[in-house]
Amino acid sequence: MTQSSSTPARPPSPRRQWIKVLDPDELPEGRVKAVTCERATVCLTRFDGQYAALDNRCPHQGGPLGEGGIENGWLRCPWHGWDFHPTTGLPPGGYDDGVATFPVEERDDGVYVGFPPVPAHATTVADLMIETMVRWGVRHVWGMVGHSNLGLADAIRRQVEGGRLRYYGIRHEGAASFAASAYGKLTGRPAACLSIAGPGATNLLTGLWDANVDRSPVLALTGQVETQVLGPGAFQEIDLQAAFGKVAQWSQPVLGTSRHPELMNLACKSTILNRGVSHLIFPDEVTTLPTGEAEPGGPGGRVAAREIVPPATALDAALGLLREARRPVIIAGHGARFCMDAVTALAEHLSAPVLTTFKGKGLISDRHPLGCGVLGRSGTPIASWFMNESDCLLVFGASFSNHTGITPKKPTIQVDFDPLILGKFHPVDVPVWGEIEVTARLLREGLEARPATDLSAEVAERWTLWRREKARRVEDDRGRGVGAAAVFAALTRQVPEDAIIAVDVGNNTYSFGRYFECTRQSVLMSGYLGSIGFGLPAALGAWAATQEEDPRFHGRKVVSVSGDGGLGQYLTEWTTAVKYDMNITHVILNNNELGKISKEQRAGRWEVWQTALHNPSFAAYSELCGALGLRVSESQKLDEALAHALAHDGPSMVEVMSDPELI
Ligand SMILES: Cc1ncc(C[n+]2csc(CCOP(=O)(O)OP(=O)(O)O)c2C)c(N)n1
Ligand code: FES
Ligand SMILES: [Mg+2]
Repeated sequence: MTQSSSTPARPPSPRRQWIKVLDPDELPEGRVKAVTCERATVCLTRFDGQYAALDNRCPHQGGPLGEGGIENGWLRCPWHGWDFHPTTGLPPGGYDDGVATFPVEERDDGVYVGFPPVPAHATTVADLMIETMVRWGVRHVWGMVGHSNLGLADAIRRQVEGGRLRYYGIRHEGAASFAASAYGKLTGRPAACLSIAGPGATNLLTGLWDANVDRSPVLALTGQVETQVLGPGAFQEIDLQAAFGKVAQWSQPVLGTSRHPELMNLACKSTILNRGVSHLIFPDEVTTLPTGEAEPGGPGGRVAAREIVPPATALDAALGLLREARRPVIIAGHGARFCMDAVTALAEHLSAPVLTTFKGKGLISDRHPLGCGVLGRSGTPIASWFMNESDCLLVFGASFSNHTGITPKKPTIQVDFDPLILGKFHPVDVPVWGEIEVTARLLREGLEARPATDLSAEVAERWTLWRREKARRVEDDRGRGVGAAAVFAALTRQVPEDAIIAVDVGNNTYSFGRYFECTRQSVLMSGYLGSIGFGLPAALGAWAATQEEDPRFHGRKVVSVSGDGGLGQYLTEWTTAVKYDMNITHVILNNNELGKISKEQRAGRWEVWQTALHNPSFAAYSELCGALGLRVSESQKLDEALAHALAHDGPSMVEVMSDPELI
C-alpha cells in the first residue's frame, strides 16, 4: 500500500539495540541480576523457565530491583518490599502500573535484550550554569561526586570532555576547598570546589574559611536534597545557606524558576570583585531540568576596569610624607602580589629597602640589593632592623596582622584597594585608597629619584650577619635528627628559582619563613586561618595552574612543605597527586610531634601533653601510593635526596627525620 500524499509520514520508530547480557545458563532459575547497557540498567529475571528484563528502578523510590530476590512467585524490591511479577513486571492485585519491561531474545550464544536508543541530550540547568562558569574563566574544579550532585557532575563532565574544564576527584572535600583557595591566592582567578549536600558540604568549610580570611576567590558548588523534601530535615539535609552564611559573601539556592545563567553570573562576579567565596546550592532535581532556549551568561560588560586612581588629596599627603622621609621603607603584603613590578620600581627609585609580610614572602627576591626578607614572627632580623631604623613606612597590600607586627610608632602610608583595611587595627597617617600598581606608579612619578644611598650596602651587611648566624645553626646537631636550618639551607640550594612553594603551619613553617631564601619562587600559605594541613592540598591547587597556558605559571615546579601533624590531616591526598601524575615534591619534617604545640606548652609552663605522634614511615607510605619516597636522617644526605626528588618526573616525597628542638 502506498501512503496517500495527504497523510504526514510517521517518523521511523527509533531502533532498539540488541545487546547480549547473559551467557546461556548464566542465570539460574529463580534468580535475578542487574545489567547496565547504553546507560539503561535492567533487572534480568529467570522465572518458570522464561527470561525477562525489567526496568531496574522500583517505581516507589527507585530501589534497585536487580538486588532483590524472587520469593513466592514475586520479585521483591530490596528497599521496602514492594512486589512485582518477575516476567511481566505487574504488581499483585490486578493493577497495571508496574515496572516497564524490555524485549528479550534467547539465542544460541546467550540472552539478548533490546535496549531503546539513548535519547539525545537536552541542555539542563546545570549545563547552562557550568557553561556560564567556564565563560567567566573558571578552569578547574576539585570535588567529590555523589548522590545529590550527579546532575551537576554530569554538566562538569561535559565541559571536561570538551577540553574547557579540568576536574580532580579528591579524597576529602576539605582538600578541594584548600586547593581552590590556593589556586586563587596564586593566580588571583577563581576556581571551584564541588560537594554533595550535608557532610560533603560541611567538609568544604575549613578551606572556604581559608579563602575567606585570605581574600581568595573561590566558587563553592554544593548539592542539596530535592526541593520537595527541603525543610523538615531529610537525609543529608542541612540548611546550607545558614551553614555557609558567614563564610560566603554571596550564597544562593538555584530554583527551578531562577534565572539560571544570571545566578552564575552574579556568583562569579561577586567572587572576583570581592575576592571571597561565592556559593551556589543546587537542589538535586533542579540540575537536570531542561532549559529550553535560554543562553549561557558570561563576563562581557559585567566587570569594570579596576585600575582606580587614589584621590589627589591622599596622593599629595603621601608624596609630602615621602619627600620629608630620610629612610623610608616599603612593606609589601600578599595584596601586592600582582603589582610587584611597580612596587620594586618605586623602591629602586627611592633606594628604599623592601620588607614583606610572611604571606608576602618572596614578593621581592632575597638577592635583590634592597630585599630584606620577612618581617615578624617568621621573619629575619634584617627586616626588623630596617623597620626600626626607618622614619616612614610605605605599606602596600598588607593587613597589619599581629604576626607581622608592623609598628604603629612610625609615620605610615598605607595603600590598599579595600577601604575597610585602611587603618583597620590602628590609625595610619596617610590611608590611600587606590589600586596598588597605579598608586606605586604615581608615587614614583611624583618623587625625585634618590641618589643610590649606602642603604643597599647596609642591606648587604645585615644579610652577611644573618647568613653567618644561619650557617652556625646549620651545624647544630644533637644526634636526634636533622635541624630545620640545615633543611631549609639545602632547599634554598635545590629548589628551582621559579618554583611554587606551598607551606603548612607549625614550627616547620616558621623555620621556612626564617631560613629559606627566595629568589623568584611564589609562596602560598594559610595565612589568617593558619590551618595545619594546608600544604599538600594547596600543592594540588598550584599544580593545576602550572598546567595552564598562562606563561606566569606554565610548567613551574610545585613543592610543598609540612610537618608530620599537618601532613597527617590530608595524607590520603597523596594518592590524588599520584592519580593525576602531578609533578609535586612534598618535603615533610617528621619530628614525631606537634612540635609547635609542645613549644607553646613549655613556654606557657604547661605540662607537655598529647603532642607526641605515632607515624607511619612517610617515605614508605609514598612508595605504597605509587610515588617516589625518600627518607633522610642526616643533614649531609639532604642535597642528594632533594635533588633526586625534585628531578623525579611525578610525585615525590622526602621525609626528613627532624629534631623537634632544632627549629
Ligand atoms: C586545623 C588545625 N588544628 C590545630 C591547629 C593548631 N596547631 C598549630 S601548629 C600545630 C602542630 C603542627 O604539628 P606539625 O605539623 O608536626 O608541625 P611542627 O610544629 O612539628 O613542625 C597545631 C596542632 C591548627 N593550626 N590547625
Ligand atoms: S523503593 Fe522499592 S519498595 Fe521502596
Ligand atoms: Mg611535627
